[in-house]
Amino acid sequence: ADPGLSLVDFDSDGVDRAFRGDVLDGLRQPQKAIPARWLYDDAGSELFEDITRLDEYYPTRAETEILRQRGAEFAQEIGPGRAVVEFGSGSSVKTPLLLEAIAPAAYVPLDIAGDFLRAAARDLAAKFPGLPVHPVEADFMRKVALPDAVEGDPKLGFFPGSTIGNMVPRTAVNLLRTMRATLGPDSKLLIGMDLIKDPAVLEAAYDDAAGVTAQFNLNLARRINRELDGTIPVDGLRHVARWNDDFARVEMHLEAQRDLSFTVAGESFALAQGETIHTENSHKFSRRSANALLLAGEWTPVRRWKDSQGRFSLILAEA
Ligand code: AVI
Repeated sequence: ADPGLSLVDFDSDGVDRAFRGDVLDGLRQPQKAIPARWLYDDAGSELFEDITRLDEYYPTRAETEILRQRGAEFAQEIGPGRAVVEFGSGSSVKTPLLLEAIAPAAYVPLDIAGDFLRAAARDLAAKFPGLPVHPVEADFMRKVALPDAVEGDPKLGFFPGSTIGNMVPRTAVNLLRTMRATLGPDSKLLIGMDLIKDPAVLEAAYDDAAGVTAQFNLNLARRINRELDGTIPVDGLRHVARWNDDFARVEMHLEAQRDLSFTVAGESFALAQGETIHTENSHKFSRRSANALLLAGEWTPVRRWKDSQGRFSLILAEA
């Protein structure tokens, strides 16, 4: 067992404490900021599912197109007999496309949210009757001890969605190194990375006309009010998505439309009109910046696929 893999953080008390700590720390900063992972409570996770079906939000469709069309090339590059270790619970669309393409030895989804994990594992096992499925409830930001049953198999890490882009480079590099430690020598990694493009297209993807992404962002303020006894006037906040060219990322903020004051867990805060709470980064990559990030994370990129419109990339890398 790995000493870093403590279950203490996963109990609901631990999660509540961590949420409270992150929110209070974040609101005390000159540029208020709350880590994006707190966007995903049950309501936020459902809103994110809705986002993936929006016209403006191209990444899910673009990545799925690659997985659908390039199966034969994945099979050739990756080869059969690998245990596929997915970082996150897996999507009902993308994961089966990969598994159909490459004839894996086993499937090991890793996720901190046990309920989602078990549901996804059950669905998958039903679709692939002969495939051993071993869900592991764990925080993949730390090294995970994989099940004994896959010890002898070479591994393929799968990290789709450009979720790596939600981390600042320092965190992303740490995660890539941790993945390498989790997967072991001889492993490969198939990772989705969204590409830099026209800022108008990027901003629309994060500020859709139907306002679903706005609700996804505002839900964080509602969650704070609900879970941390907050009094944030949600109607005084506006969703903003803006391209930050220096850091090649779309940023989501909640902007005060008037001077606001409120309390969270008994502590007082104020936002002047126009001031924001920074709630998410979604980094976009060039071929070179993607390769540089992977190399810094101790992975060697060996092959890259893009969708037909050149919007999104899936990169295969070797340990
Ligand atoms: C999960 N992640 C890759 C999404 C993204 O595109 O950065 C989260 C998201 N935020 C707003 N829309 C989608």
